[in-house]
Amino acid sequence: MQKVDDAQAQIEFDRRIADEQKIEPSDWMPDDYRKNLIRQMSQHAHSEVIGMQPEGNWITRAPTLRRKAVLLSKVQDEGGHGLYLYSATESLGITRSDLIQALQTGMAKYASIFNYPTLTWADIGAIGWLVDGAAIVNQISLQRTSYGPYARAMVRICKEESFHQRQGYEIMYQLAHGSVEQKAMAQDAMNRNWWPSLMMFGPHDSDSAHSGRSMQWKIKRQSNDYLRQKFIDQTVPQIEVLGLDMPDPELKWNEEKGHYDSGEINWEEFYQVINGSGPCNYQRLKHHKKAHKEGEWVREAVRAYQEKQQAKQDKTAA
Ligand code: FAQ
Repeated sequence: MQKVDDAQAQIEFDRRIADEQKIEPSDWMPDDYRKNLIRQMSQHAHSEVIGMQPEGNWITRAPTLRRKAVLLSKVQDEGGHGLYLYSATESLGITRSDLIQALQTGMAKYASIFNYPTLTWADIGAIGWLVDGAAIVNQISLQRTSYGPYARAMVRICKEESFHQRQGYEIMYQLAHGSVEQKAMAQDAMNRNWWPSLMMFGPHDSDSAHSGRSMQWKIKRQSNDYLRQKFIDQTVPQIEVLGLDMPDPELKWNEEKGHYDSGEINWEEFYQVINGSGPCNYQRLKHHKKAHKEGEWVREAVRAYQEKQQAKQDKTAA
């Protein structure tokens, strides 16, 4: 009987996916769909939270009060994005503490870009412009993902990311039009962040383990290479406006294709970074563990409050 029910539920699920209807937490879904969503969404949440560290590094050293206030609020936004995404992931039947444990034990990944250091103030401009810019290209596509809570989180997150992207570009613009030293700092930060930003879109489609099924289930709507190309095409004209040299000498407009050609990513570096051996992997996880431990008293207080409220309710009901 169970098998018949599941077969019927699978037909209904496939129909809803084909009809562009959202799958909601209480709906039946195949186990592999659920697992794949938990994997991608939790890694997305971890990226937002770990992504607070490289920029947080500059809050105390921002050059003006205005820049400090903007950066502080951006970093808080990223924390908020992590929280929406953890909540959305929990709706798939996994606990927050299991997700955090997977991150801290290295079972779950987070975006490779956050394993690079922020060496100068210009990195804050480059992150806002390039990293948030790449994240937006990916996340606009994910607004149409098939899982309702993920799609809705993306709509809100994209609004905030577009403010982040503009503040990053504004920093870059001012530096690129400032003193010789400032322009050199902007050029250096762009050069260092360019390739890791392209890596954010993941391996080539032909090497992407999850893309086939994720596209079939409409978890992913556009492929890694398609989105990477879109990002390159929209970003090159912005580099021209900044008046900086191209970070890749092979970036050239291809009239026939209607896209920019570009050089090859260093995939060996990419795999090293996603497998734990990037410049800052150790430091990022160490800091996360420390902060998580220091926050234990807050979680304990929340638990105690919830238990007290529950006891009150039980007493009233009795
Ligand atoms: N870094 O088969 P695929 C942000 C892993 S948010 C690390 O192609 P998939 C906001 C992948 O997980 C940035 N790992 O995988 C912000 C898989 O490993 P697994 C985060 C990567 O899932 C801005 C394996 O390689 N955004 O920046 C990376 O189909 C500024 C095979 O790859 C998202 O997470 C990578 N770059 O496609 C915050 C968006 N690429 O799980 C602060 C949602 C691949 O088998 C400051 N995620 N891997 O162990 C996605 O769209 C997808 O998961 C992809 C990868 C496109 C990232």
